[in-house]
Amino acid sequence: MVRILCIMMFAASLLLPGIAVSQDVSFEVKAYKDRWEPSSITIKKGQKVSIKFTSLDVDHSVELDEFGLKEVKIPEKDSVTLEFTADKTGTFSFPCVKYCGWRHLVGMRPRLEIKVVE
Ligand SMILES: [Cu+2]
Repeated sequence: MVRILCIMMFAASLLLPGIAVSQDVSFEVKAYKDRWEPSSITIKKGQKVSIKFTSLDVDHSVELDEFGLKEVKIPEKDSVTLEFTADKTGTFSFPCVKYCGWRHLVGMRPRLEIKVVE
């Protein structure tokens, strides 16, 4: 049944190219003291986005202020999932906002870049 619905939606998107079928997308980002993996994701404007951050070492924290999400802690060796709708295009860079190591002191904080395209 789900497969039939998907095929119908796909067919509708071909017949009605002006109507975009917005799909939800989800990502998993692993947070380490020296990097976040992946460090860059690309999404389409209008998509509902879910990002599961998992810390593999110490506490981290992320703030997606461009998308209305204030500081959210990523607890040590635990996960947190953030959800938002990509309502604007552009390239946004979100560094770790909780001190997690010396890289904070020298402008090399781990970060996630989010590219939102049309
Ligand atoms: Cu940090």
